[in-house]
Amino acid sequence: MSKSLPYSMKDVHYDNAKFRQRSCLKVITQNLLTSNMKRDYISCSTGKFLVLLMIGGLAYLMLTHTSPIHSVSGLAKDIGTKVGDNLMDGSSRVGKFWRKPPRLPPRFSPDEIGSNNSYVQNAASEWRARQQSVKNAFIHAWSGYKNYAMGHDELMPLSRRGVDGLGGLGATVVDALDTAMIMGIDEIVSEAGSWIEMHLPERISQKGQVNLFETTIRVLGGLLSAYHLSGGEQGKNLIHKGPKPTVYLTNARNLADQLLAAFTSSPTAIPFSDVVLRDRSAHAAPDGLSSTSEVSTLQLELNYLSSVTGDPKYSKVSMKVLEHMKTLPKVEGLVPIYISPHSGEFSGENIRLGSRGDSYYEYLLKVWLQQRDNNVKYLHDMYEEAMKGVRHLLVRKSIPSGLVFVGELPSGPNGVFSPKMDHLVCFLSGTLALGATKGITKKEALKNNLLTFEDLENLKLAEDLAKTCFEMYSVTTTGLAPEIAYFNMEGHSEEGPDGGNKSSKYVRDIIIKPADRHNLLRPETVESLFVLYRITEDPKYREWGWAIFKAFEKHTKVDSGGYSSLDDVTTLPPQRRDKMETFFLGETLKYLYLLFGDNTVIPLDEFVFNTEAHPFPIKVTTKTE
Ligand code: DMJ
Repeated sequence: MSKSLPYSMKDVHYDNAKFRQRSCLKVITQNLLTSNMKRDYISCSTGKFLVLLMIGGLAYLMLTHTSPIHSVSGLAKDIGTKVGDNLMDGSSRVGKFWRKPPRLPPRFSPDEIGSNNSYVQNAASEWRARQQSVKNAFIHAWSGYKNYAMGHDELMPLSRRGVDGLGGLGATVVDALDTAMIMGIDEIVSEAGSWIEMHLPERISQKGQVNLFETTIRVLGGLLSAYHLSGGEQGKNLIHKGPKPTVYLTNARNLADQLLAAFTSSPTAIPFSDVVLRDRSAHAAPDGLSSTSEVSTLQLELNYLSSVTGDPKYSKVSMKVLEHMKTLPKVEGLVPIYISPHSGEFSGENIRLGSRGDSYYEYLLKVWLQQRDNNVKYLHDMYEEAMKGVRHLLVRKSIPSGLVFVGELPSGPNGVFSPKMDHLVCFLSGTLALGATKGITKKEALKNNLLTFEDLENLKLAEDLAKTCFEMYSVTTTGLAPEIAYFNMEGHSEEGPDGGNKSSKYVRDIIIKPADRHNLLRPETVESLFVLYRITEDPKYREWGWAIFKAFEKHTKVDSGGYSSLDDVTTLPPQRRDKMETFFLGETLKYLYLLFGDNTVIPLDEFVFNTEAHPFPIKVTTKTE
């Protein structure tokens, strides 16, 4: 933990200084206009001239005395005005000067400074308490899993048993482990770590068919971050419980060696979707196709494994996928959601950032961030082109209240636009913000003139989209988002019911179709709130996260342990669905915990989160064999 001032306190100092400066000018001017002198001067023309001269002088001072931020483009100012007075441009200051009564700058006595600090401290302790609630939720989720489903992939919290929907590698154990490490829950780290040490090696060699993507992001990713966080590769060593870091790394390596069959069996650079662990064979999905997002969401994990083992083979095969994708034709950087491992070509024209498309875009950015020094500029180019394509072809505004959303092109760029947005698309807000500042705060990036026009456009879209994703929760009766939402837009009204919360301003903008009303405890919105909070430092993202967490607590907590998915977020009480997805522990609760905590924990300019929220360090101590 850093010993430096909490950033919120730094903000208070910064804001006060600026506020004082602006307010002094306002106070002087106001006094002139309200004193007797004013009446006398206005009664004669010389007086009028003098008053005008003074006002002109003051206005000139205010316009010319700008912060470094004002040297950035006009768009920066535009974004700045939304964030707060710090970033106000000169003209709006003059406007406020005439409209608002002056306020004296606060002058604190030593006692008052103490109480001001205690205000900040109270707020901080409130967030610590909220963070503790998330930790308690994690303990409750784990206890349900441990009591009724230990060693199975997932918990069925209502029937109190386990289910192996992900191939039987104990996916919840591995997905949850680094969250327990980050939260500092020694007992769970021990339980999960011991299970991995005792049971996972056999499962890796004996189990049957697993999906390459799911196993890579959840199990391989979980093992690798546990390796780092437990002190491997001189990592964080957040915790001293559980097995040695090498246990995690050995399992990761053995698993990856099996998974490589998906690459080596394929006639092209595009891997098959499934692997049979016990005989190291691989095959395509029944329709012969792989999902675009799946084949392009393996690289962070395999690159990191190559770095820490010193064996380049994992990185090589996985990076070939992206190198190959670079050569394929695209629509303004956007790609269809299917690709054939047989031909290496995209299949169909369906373009979307929801299921099967999502993390292709996420990994273009994140693999570039991870590998920045290694000739991968092409990934950033692909990312930027794609985001431009998103803004041009997929972004629209809803009616009547103007939510910005990202729709789909099910028949390609010449087909009809669909105003459908999966909850999965909500990852995009966080990715856009991360891509804009590369993990540092917006304030710092603006101060150092680091943001390009593209970055600013992307940051603006990130903030708009986060709002939409939050409103997808707020418009429902339960306060939880549906799996899919449709938006009314100019010239197109969608058929279907609303979310049920009639007091929401956006209830007429969003349509939720009966088949899409379920909630699987997904993380994408809270993931983006976490990233946006770290980057913009705007406390509203924390408040939104807290509202979402409270709704999860209210409607999905199961008394006997665990949390359930829901069949319908628009009715009360909501019908429950008998499944606790692994990502609730691996992602949703982790991001909420980090959102409410200290921003020096897993800093975004030093770590990159895989798509399942497993953090890997960007700078790696490479092992050479
Ligand atoms: C997770 O497994 C990952 O975040 C993936 O990229 C998308 N779907 C789920 C969570 O919703």
